[in-house]
Amino acid sequence: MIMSRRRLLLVWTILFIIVILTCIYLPIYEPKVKVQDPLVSLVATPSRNNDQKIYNITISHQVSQLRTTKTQPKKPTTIQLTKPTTAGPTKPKLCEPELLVGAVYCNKTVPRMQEVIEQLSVDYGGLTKKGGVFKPKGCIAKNKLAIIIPYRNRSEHLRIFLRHMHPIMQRQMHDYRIIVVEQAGNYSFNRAQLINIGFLEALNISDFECFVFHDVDHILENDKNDYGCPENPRLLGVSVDRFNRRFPYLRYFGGVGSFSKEQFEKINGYSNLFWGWGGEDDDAYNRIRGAGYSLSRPRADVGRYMMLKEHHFRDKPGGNRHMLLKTSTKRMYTDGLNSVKYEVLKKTEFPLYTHILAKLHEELDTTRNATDLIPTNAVAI
Ligand code: NGS
Repeated sequence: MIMSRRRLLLVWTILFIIVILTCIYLPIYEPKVKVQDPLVSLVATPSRNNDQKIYNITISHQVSQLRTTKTQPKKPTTIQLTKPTTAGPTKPKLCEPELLVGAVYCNKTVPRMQEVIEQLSVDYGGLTKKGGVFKPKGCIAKNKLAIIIPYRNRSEHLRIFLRHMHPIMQRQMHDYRIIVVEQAGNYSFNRAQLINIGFLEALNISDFECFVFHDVDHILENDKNDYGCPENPRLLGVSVDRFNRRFPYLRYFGGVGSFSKEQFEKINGYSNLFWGWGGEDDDAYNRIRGAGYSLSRPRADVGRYMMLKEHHFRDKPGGNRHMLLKTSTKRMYTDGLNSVKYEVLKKTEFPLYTHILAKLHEELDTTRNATDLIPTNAVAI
C-alpha cells in the first residue's frame, strides 16, 4: 500500500516531536532510589533545589512490619532454680575463717609504733580501723568481741602484741576492738580492777558479747586458738614457754582468759582487792567454780603462747593475797564489777587500739603502806 505524501509528512512530524520531547525530558529525570537492608527499608525520592539534589526519605510502612517479624520474642532460656524462695533477699552467711594456718611465727623484734601503723591501719591500705577495730566484710561475725589489755608501762610489748594479734584476729574473722586500759600513776598495779574497768568501759562503747582479758606479754603461737565466745569461761593460754610448756597447776587462770558477757557478769567480774602481783587470777578461778561453771581450755598444741621477757618488770607481790583467796566465794557478789571505783582520765582512739587511762581509788588498798610505790622495788624477770 502506498502512503500518500501528506500522511508520510505527518508521521515524520510526530516522530520528530517525540524525539524533541525525549531530549527535553531525559535530563530532568531521576529514578527513585530504593535503600534496603534486612531491617530497614527506605524510599528516597529526589527533588530539585537549584543545583542540589535533595532526597526526601520516607520510611515505608513495611519496615515496621519487617522489624516486628525480625524481633519476634525468642523462646526464654530456662534457668534452674535450686529452690523457689518465698523470703526476701538472701542474708549474708556466718563468717567461716578459711585462712587459718595453725602454728604461727612470733616476731619478737621491737618495731616502732609508726611501722606497725603503716603495716596494719586502713589509712595505709590495711584492714584495722581507728580504735583497733575490725569487722569482716561479706559475712556476719559470730559475736562482737572486746580484747581488753590491763596495762602499764609496757610500750615495747604492746607494739609487738598489736603487730602480731591484729592479723590473727582478722584471719579468725572476729568483729572486734582492742582496748588497752592503763592504770594512771605509779601505785601498786591492780590487774583485776583494770579488767573490770575494761569490761564496763567497753560496754559504754558498744554491745560486746565476748571478752578476752589478755596480758600484753602473751604472744599467741597458734592462730586456731579461737577468741570467740566460749560456752564456759575459758583459759586460752595453757602451754606457755615460760612454764616449759607444762600446765602450772590445776587452778591456774593467768595470762589470757575468755568469757561471754553473761558469764563475766554472773561471777561479778574480778575482785578489786588484789593490789600488786599475784592472786587475782586464782580468785577469779574460785569465782568461776563458785558460780557453777567448769573452766574450759583448748588443747595444749592450740593454746600455745610465748611470753615476752625483755622489758618485763614484775610488781611487788600483793601482801594479803593468800588471805583473800580464803574468802573468794564469800566476797564474790559484793566485791567486783558492782563495787569498782575509778575515773576515766582520758579515752583516745589510736589507729591500732582504744586507750583508756584510768585513775584507781588507792585508798581501797587494805594493805596500803609507803613501800607500795614502784618502779623502785620492781623486779626484772
Ligand atoms: C601463782 C600466782 C598467780 C600467778 C601464777 C603464775 O603463784 O597469780 O603464780 O605467775 N598466785 C598467787 O600468788 C597466789 S607467773 O609466773 O605467770 O607470773 O598467775
